[in-house]
Amino acid sequence: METFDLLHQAVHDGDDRKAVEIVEGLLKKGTDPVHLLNQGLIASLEKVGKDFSDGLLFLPEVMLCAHAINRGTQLLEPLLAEAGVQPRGSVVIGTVKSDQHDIGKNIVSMMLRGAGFRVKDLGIDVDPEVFVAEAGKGEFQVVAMSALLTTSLPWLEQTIQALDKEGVRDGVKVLVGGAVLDADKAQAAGADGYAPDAARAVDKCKELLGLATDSPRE
Ligand code: B12
Repeated sequence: METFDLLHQAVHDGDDRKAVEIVEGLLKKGTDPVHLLNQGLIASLEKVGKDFSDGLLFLPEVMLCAHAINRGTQLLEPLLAEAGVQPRGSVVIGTVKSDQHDIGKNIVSMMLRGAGFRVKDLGIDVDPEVFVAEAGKGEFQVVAMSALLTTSLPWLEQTIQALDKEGVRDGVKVLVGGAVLDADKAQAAGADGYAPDAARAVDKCKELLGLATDSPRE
């Protein structure tokens, strides 16, 4: 097997130790960190994302895959920063006010990081004012929100309205997701994009930022 095949397999198996070992070995051998990020770690996300969407991998497995990608990416981060490589884009994410569900948000964050985005995670039960303050910093291209409860949906709407009202919506795209949403509800709430799962959240984020997406997922 080619070395990247072994890395892809380790990530797919959710074997973070093995993934780290392979990444460390490749770096020692002098593999270019950018090549390793794109062809090694990010490429491994394609099969994981597809298998998740197709129901061949399940949530606990995907969490392990995402963790393995994250640990590998963490090793590359300082080297990429040194090489002056810009992240694909910056995303600020949080679960909206009144809502404490964070498993889905965490997976989306990990997948985004694995796909080369810089992600600031605000946690759970995030006030609209906090989203507004973060969006106003001009550091982020995407504000991402998660909502799982019928009762937290109005907070998602209020947060988007607050972004509009406070004039910080220009220059940022709003991406939303979570079990209580669908594309129609997301549009009605005023979001720029919606994704039903973490794999498609990465695709949608790229689409919103005008970056090339991998093969579309149905
Ligand atoms: C685990 C869980 C909890 C845990 C949460 C632990 C945690 N750390 O997250 C605990 C026990 C705390 C909890 C509490 C409650 N829960 Co609860 N919970 C669940 C449960 C079983 C699983 C949710 C989950 O994590 N799913 C797995 C993740 C991976 O899926 P996901 O969140 O949908 O995320 C995916 C996508 O939606 C998407 N996504 C998610 N976020 C984002 C964000 C963006 C930007 C994008 C693009 C995509 C995206 O990508 C993710 C990955 O693929 C669901 C039932 C269910 N089967 O969904 C109920 C459920 C969500 N809970 C429910 C309820 C009612 C509650 C409580 C009110 C119960 C109570 N009476 O106290 C409280 C509310 C607490 C609060 N204030 O938030 C209801 C909500 C019903 C509704 N429509 O309002 C559900 C549906 C159960 C039910 N059938 O009644 N809960």
